[in-house]
Amino acid sequence: MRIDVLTLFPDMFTSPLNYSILKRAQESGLVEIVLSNIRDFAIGRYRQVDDKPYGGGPGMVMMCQPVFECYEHLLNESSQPGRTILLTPQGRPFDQNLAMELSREQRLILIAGRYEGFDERIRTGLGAEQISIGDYVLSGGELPAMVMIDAVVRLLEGALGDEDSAEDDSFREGLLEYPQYTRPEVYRGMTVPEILLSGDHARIAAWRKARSIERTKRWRPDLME
Ligand code: 9D3
Repeated sequence: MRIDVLTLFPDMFTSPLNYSILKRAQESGLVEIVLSNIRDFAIGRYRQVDDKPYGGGPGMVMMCQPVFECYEHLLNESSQPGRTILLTPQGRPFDQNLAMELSREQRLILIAGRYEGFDERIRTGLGAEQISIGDYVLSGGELPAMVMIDAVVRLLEGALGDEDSAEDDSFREGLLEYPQYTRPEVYRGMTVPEILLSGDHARIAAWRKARSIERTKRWRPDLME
């Protein structure tokens, strides 16, 4: 998979992309993440990327020209088909199903915005979908792009090492995690449930399932059908 990111702040991405699963997935060639600075395509003395909204109103709007030219440059680099996604607060809510859907693409082109939003012709002219990561206000689309990349890349075949168990994820589909414990058996007087020390795998599995259901009902009733 190739993931292109168009942003005014490419440096924001370097640290999060260079740890653990994301780092290994890039090193092994599972994913190529290409960061492009929209400002590199801006023109004129001030390399302007934003301007005042027609009709008035607060804030600034991302201009068409630098985004279109950055996008076209990337299409010339690789004509691999894929999906073009604008990160915007009014987009389709991102969730695990959407992450799974996107992980089946050959290429994703993510456009992260700043300011009050994009000139509408960026969405219509590039045929872009819009995605939001949730109903809270952030300062731009960069963190949402990183969240999406993390969720999508770890789903790519071969991205998870042995220690990161992928099978468990689908097995407990839709339920919260059961409580987990590791050594020591007693810490500051707090004990580990007896059953987990019993070695009885069938009873342990049943106990975990029951705890998962119990917690989902209590903490995330919205997830229970
Ligand atoms: C004044 C109206 N605001 C919309 C709620 C303007 C506005 C606020 C914040 C416009 C852009 C932003 C920056 N946020 C994003 O670019 C963004 C975002 C988010 O804020 N929350 C959740 N998902 C996303 S995806 C991109």
